[in-house]
Amino acid sequence: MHTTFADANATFPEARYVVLGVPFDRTTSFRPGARFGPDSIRQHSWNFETYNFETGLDLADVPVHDLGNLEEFGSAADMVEGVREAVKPIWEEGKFPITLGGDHACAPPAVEAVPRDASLGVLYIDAHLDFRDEYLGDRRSHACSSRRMVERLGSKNVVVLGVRSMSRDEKEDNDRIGMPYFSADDIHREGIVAVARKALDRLTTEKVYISLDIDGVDPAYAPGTGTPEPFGLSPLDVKTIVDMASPRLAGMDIMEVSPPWDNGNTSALAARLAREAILRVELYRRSGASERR
Ligand SMILES: [Mn+2]
Repeated sequence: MHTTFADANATFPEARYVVLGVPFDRTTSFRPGARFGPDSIRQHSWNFETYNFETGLDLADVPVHDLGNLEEFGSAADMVEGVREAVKPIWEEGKFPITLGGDHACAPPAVEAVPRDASLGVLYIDAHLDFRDEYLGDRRSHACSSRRMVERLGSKNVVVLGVRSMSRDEKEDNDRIGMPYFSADDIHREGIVAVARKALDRLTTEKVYISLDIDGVDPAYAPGTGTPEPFGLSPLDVKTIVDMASPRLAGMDIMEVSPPWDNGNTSALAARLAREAILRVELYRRSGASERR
């Protein structure tokens, strides 16, 4: 049993990329299990070659640190405090946080921990709009996560990709508040490159953060999740978003991987996408950041 993400050989001070796990799924509304996501993603991360032929980089040469899992929290409010405290020093030291959930409630505090003067926008990949003001009496439910990010960053600085489900109230609230979104159908019809380009252009911030709810991917590819929703993105769609965002990418989370419902493919995909973000950002950094895609 591996207890760290693959090839995370660096100490915290040395690292440019910092992985942490949040084994929390108490706001899950349908089928639980995402608390086991971080360890399963870590386990599957060891299945891949350290060398990546597309970037020419070897992950063993990239300074990655794994902080391990945060403690178990009794309430969403406690979890929010814990994640903020854990991620804050990662942002403050200019490192790249990679937070592994846990349900999607674990993502907003990672974003909220960014310094106030940071120019950060979010690509929010999800089957669901997650734009409820509260759900089952909890404003920190995973059904409210894009809304909490909008409250922190502004409605124009969160763009949702791959959505195919929202309540009438969420639709009407967002018609008023104006968070941009591109549906899974938009991506199917227009192509991922065109839509990802539009989404990145909508974000006028210097830096971009990706919040990936694995249920944004079609359940045929990613069955191990709490709230599966048909008509989803392909794994390569998400890889393309990561690759295209990489010149501005400053952090990422991967949420809602639920091993009890998985055949292994969902954890493998999550691990591969975390690696993709690290390698693409590192490639851009090493290339001298001379040209923007
Ligand atoms: Mn979500």
